[in-house]
Amino acid sequence: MPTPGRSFRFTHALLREPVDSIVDGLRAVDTGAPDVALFRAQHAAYRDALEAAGLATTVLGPLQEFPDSVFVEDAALCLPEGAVVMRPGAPTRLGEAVMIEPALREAFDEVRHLPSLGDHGHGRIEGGDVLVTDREILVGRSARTNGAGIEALREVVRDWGYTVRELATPPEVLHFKTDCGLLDGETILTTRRLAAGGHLDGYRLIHVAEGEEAAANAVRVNDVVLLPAGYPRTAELLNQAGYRVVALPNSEAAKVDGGMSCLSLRYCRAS
Ligand code: CIR
Repeated sequence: MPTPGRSFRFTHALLREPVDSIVDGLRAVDTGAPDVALFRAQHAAYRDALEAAGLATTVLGPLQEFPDSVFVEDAALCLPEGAVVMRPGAPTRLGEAVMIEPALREAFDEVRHLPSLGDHGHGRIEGGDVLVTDREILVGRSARTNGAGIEALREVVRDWGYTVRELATPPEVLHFKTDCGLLDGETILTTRRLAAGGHLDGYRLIHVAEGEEAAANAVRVNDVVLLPAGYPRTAELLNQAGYRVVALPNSEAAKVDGGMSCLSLRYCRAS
């Protein structure tokens, strides 16, 4: 099993350059197309924040044919033992998993695929539904991730010593992690609607401030918590709880349902 604290200690991150076609990115509600120049500027600031947190970053080349490809987190799961190529549930994003594999092979000694045998053939799973804590891997069923995908992940990480626990994502929420983020190995920032089922009981929970649900997709990176800017009450709650918050402008990714975690794949490597 991973040693305590490994779930938020990272040395490296993979990102992908945003593309002009991001204006065609998937979104639940149309609040207008992202401004591509501003998206690029916010993406650069996000990368700078990862580097300031001590990570070496690699920005992969643009994939114009995949509007959502900047959201690399959905295409793979990075664990200390190796990487797992995901199988996105959004048909337009399936190819992103194929395209990220070469970069995973550069970064990891071992890259695994989800098994496609038997009942798992139709498994679908996106990284945005996967939260790795110090004690287990939580996966939320969602419109993008089904039970067969979760079962396939369970099989593929079993011999690495992980327990995979299947939870539900509220139907109005895109990904499980849209509504939560790991603050440390034992503490989860969450919305009330996600925690309502009691599935996160046993963890220390910090609830985002009312009306600031979009702040829940925070990401702990070494000594800081990256939080979307514009949620001052949640930032204050985290400060009071002893976390060092870095607030980052995220208006353009938010227009296509992107938050803090989905813009990178963070991982730990010795060299
Ligand atoms: C999508 O709907 O797939 C993208 N527009 C946003 C993906 C965000 N991913 C994430 O939060 N893990």
